[in-house]
Amino acid sequence: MVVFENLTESIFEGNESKVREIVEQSLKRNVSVKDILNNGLIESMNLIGVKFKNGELFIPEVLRAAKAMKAGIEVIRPLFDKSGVELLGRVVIGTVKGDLHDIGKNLVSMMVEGGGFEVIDIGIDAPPEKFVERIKASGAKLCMMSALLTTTMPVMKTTIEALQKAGLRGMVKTMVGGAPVTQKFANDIGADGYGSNAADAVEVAKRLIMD
Ligand code: B1M
Repeated sequence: MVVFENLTESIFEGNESKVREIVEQSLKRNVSVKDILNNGLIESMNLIGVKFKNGELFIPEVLRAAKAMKAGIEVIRPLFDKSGVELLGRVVIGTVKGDLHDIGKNLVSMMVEGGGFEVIDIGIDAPPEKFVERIKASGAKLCMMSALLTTTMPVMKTTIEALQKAGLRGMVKTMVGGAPVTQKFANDIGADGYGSNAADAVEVAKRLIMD
């Protein structure tokens, strides 16, 4: 569909106002919200993810594109309920307590949203209790933790233990990532998944939610 080609192009360019305009025009032309979301916005972000993984796009470009995609989502978000749009699931994401790095976390957050999830971003320096509280309140199915410091990595384990203590461990999967985090570390602390980068995080999140 031509309209989605334009949308994809504008997302790649990071042109937020153009994305907003195309989404608004599509709605006026009675293109369904589901179509705009799945075949327009999410499909474009899938393409971005592939290019990022292949080294054809770099972090600043992906961040710009993700922000543009988000601008499009904001236009249709109020229509989700009425249009029967079902997102893949709700996730809570945050950078763990003691850690103020959020560039990677924000990128993952936006890519995961672009992948079709509802994302509750609890920001930086998030203590285990905050993860527990927001997961309990929202019924999120995935807890996504980011850490950039070797000194804050252990908080990921503490957070998993806090989820266990709160009786949520059977209901929520856990996923970790960040520059110093490895698959081995994820296994050692009992996390269900590990994402090495933002594109990978989307794939792992989908796998975990569908398990
Ligand atoms: Co900081 N810092 N920093 N820093 N900083 C590092 C991490 C460091 C490696 C630099 C260094 O010494 N070479 C080092 C850590 C050393 C260590 O722990 N062994 C370090 C340090 C020491 C510090 C301070 C202690 C410095 C000081 O004050 N003395 C301090 C700590 C503050 C705190 O957090 N309490 C500090 C502060 C800062 C700034 C505030 C200045 C700034 C952060 C700004 C911000 O985030 N808003 C900053 C920055 C920018 C960096 C570096 C240079 C870049 C980090 C970054 O944004 N990368 C970093 C060096 C480096 O990593 N090369 C460094 C880009 C980002 C897109 O990548 O976050 O890895 P990343 O995310 C990737 C993947 O990891 C993955 O996907 C992303 C996209 O592909 N990913 C996930 C991330 N989270 C994921 C979650 C997932 C899945 C994938 O699932 C849940």
